[in-house]
Amino acid sequence: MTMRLSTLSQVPEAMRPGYDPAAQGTGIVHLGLGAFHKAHQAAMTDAAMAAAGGDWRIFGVSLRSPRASEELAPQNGLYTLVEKGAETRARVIGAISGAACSAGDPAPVLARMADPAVRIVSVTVTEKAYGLDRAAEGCDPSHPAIAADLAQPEAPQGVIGMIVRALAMRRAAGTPPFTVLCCDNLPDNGRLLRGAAVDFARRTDPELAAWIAAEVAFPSTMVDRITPAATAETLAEAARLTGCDDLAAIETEPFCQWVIEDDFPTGRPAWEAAGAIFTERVADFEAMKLRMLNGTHSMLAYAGFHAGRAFVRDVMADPALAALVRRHLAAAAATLPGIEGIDTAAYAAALAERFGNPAIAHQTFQIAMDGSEKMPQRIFSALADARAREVDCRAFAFATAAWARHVSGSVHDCAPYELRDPRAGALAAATSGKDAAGIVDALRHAGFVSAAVAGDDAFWISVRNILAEMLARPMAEVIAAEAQMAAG
Ligand code: CS2
Repeated sequence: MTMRLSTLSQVPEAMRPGYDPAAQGTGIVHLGLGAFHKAHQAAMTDAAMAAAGGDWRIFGVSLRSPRASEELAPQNGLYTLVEKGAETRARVIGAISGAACSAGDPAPVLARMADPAVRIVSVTVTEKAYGLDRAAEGCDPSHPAIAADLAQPEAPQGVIGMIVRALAMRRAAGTPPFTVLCCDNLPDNGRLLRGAAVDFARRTDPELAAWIAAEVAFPSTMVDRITPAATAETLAEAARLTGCDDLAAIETEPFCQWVIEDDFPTGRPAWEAAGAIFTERVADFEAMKLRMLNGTHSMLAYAGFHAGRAFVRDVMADPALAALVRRHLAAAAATLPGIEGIDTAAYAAALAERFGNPAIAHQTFQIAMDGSEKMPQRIFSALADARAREVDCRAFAFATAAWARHVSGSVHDCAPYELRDPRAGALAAATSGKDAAGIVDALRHAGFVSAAVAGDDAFWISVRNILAEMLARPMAEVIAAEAQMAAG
């Protein structure tokens, strides 16, 4: 019988962190203790401590479900990271010093966040959890977590409410603020989070709002590592590699990238020692990644899921879909400003290779979730620049039609599914029972796109024509015809 992982002495020496975790203090609280954090920021922080030390262990917090903390607590925060590429490698991460769930009783987590030893609060909660009003660069008071926290700012449940409350506690105690590090796939994510936090505070305590605006750093970041949800096979593989049972194991690809704006007034780990890039041009890297990786991901997820392709690697094994992936990558690249030292053609080729990784089972349905929160920065912002640069917009029209096909809930050539989107109800109401013209008209004016994109008649005619095909014929046929057209 194998033993549950709980101390490093149980695992082979080569898989242990290159430092003694118990000798390092906690300097980071992370909100959103999911697979992505464990594969990305925690792994990079682990490598940074191995290279350069520092009291930078992480206290991990889930805002809703206690599952992640319950898995990690009996393991003293240790978990196995399985990297799967041409070879499979396992290493045990020691960066997480403790974990908790804040739902129900946020006080213990707020006390952690107010601790002067904590100098960074990092966040990965997915796009929809913030309650952002992106157009106004503030918070959205109609978002459930924002509404609840504005009504009860001392007992917050949501991420903005937690951050603002903890900052208020630090200010009252005369403790310098922590740096807030947003690690979600949003454009200019630091600025968006700052705008939401300041706006939230303004509604409850204007002096606090002014202090946050003047004193708190919100560096922007671009994060990248393809990390599927862990499965029973992930846990079995971790046990086989380490010799220990590990309920918190995760798997990921070998590639890992982190581009960060260097604005940490109270210090930071030596993430550069782990390969992070510090630059003032994060927004350019972010646009490249959102439009090329994530935009193509969304397109292939909608088209692939409806063509019966369960995983991204299956999409890449289908020559017609793979051709549309390459077309989308090239179209997205053509919308971008250049970044010194970055060759977008090489980046596109590397992305196609990563998507095709046969060892990674990344579900198209998982990527298809929350499209209303993803499409604006992945597809519609690219479209706006495509027009300005006279780039052919067919790839963006195809991606938009595939999304429309998904939100319309039409299942004529795939198994029934439940639309997973924070605006699922509104999307279903806007699209159900309509033909392609009606669906496109509803989506165009539903507030997902800027006025300029909404007014682009030629684009929406193209979306309508592709969607009409997608509603009339099996998706695989539409994809084959589209790939042939793209080739010709
Ligand atoms: C994906 C991302 O689920 C999604 O929407 O596009 O999670 C993607 O895998 C990561 O951003 C890769 O860094």
